[in-house]
Amino acid sequence: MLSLLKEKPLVIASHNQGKVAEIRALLAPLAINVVSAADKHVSEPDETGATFAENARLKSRHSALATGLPALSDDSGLAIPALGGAPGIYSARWAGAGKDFSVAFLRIQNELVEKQLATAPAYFVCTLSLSLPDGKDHLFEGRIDGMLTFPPRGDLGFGYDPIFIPDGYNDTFAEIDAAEKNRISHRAKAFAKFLKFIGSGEDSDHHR
Ligand code: ITT
Repeated sequence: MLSLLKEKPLVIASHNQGKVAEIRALLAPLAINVVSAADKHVSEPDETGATFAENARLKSRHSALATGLPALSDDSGLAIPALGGAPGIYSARWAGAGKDFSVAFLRIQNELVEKQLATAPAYFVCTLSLSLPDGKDHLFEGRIDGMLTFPPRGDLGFGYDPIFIPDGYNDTFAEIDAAEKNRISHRAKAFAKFLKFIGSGEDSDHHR
C-alpha cells in the first residue's frame, strides 16, 4: 500500500488550514508527495452525511474522483454528551459562515448554563477516509476524551482547541504545542491506524 502512495501524490481532501497543517505533519514520516485539495482547485462538497464516517467518505471520494489520485479526508468534531453529543458532525457549522469559533464557544457555554452546568466532559472524534483509485474507501477512527473550560485559553491549534483540556493535562489543546497535540489527539489516534494499514496491509475500521 505504501508503494502505491509513493507512486502518486496523495490529496489531502480538506479545506481547513488548521487540519491540513496537522495532517501534513502526521504524514511527514512517510516521505510521500502530498498536495491539498485547495492546491488542486478541488471544490468543497456539501457534507450531507449523517455520521462522521459518511462525511469523511464523501469528502475523500469527491477529491479522488476530481483528481484521479488517492485522497485522504478527515471528518472530525467535538461531542458533548451533556448536550446530546452536540455539536458533533455540526462542529464546523456552529462557528457560522464567518468560521468564528467564539460564536460556537458562547453557544456551548449558554447551552450548558441552561442545564445549570459550568463545564462538562467532552471528546474529539476524527474519522479519516482514504479513497483509492480502485474505488475502495478505507476508514480509520480516533477519539480523545477531556473536559471543557471557559473562558477559552491559548492561541495554538484551531477550532475548539481553546476550550478543550485533554484528560491528564491542565492545559487546553490551544496551549499544548503542535508536536505534543499530534502525539495524543483524536487525529493522531486515527493516523496511527492509517499508518499501520498502509504499512502492513492490516484491515481498516470499515471498508467497501
Ligand atoms: P474540511 O471538511 O474541509 O476538512 P471542516 O472544517 O469543514 O474542513 P469538518 O467538517 O470535519 O471540517 O469539521 C470539523 C470541525 O471540528 C472543524 O471545523 C473544527 O472546528 C473542529 N475540530 C476538528 N478537529 C479539531 C481539533 O483537532 N481541534 C479543534 N477543533 C477541531
